[in-house]
Amino acid sequence: MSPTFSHAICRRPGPDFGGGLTTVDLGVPDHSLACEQFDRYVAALRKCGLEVTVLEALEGYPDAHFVEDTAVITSDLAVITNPGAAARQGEQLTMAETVAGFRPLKYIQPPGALDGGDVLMIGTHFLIGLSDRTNEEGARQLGDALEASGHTCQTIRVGAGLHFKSSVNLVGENVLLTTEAFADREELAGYRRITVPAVEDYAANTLLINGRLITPSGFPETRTRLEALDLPIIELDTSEFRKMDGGLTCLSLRF
Ligand code: CIR
Repeated sequence: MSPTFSHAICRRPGPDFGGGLTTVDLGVPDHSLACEQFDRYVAALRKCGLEVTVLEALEGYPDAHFVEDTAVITSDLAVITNPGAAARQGEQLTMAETVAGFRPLKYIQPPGALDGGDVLMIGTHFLIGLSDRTNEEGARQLGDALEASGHTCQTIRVGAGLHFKSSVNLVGENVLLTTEAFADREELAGYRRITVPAVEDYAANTLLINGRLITPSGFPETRTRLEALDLPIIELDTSEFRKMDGGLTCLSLRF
């Protein structure tokens, strides 16, 4: 089922955001350019019909604008995560204060670890990636919380990329956009799959919101493949977030 959302929560990148975690070597990010890219991102979410809550930067947490990792929000519940990276511990508690205004809360408890970037919602079904950030116990706790409110879940090993959604995202009714590494995964066999070429791996992190696709700019072959879906496409430059291993999904919580 294609997702319909009414709200999003985002957080401005702080001046220290170049001090966040990264595994790529793409140079030092520019804060003022990141802020411009962030503003365009928020405008795109609004264009998709979302009411967007924009939080101020969180001092001392240079990755805190990657809000997606701090919560998993369904139609009737929010699960506050326990981020898998020590440097990000604490972001989730600040996010809980905001999310509490929208949904009843549950919490992932240690030793469970979970990042929202590993959780893909497909209607009432959830794919939960097991990654360097999300462990079996975190996935189990999330699964219990989701199943208690009528959802279904399945775990999937993330062998490549930071998070599951670095590599796999929903782009249409039962349609996934995947990197080549995930194209033939048995767990995804029930979905139609569109694969991004290896040189465009980053573009697998594309968002579907209320019948529109938001995709990173600079990935022409992925764009051509997405055009087959016949949905309006918004391209956004995410160069500064990419330098910090971030992309389009990470920058918001959508619900
Ligand atoms: C991190 O390593 O946690 C951040 N620099 C990037 C987080 C990206 N989040 C996401 O893909 N959901």
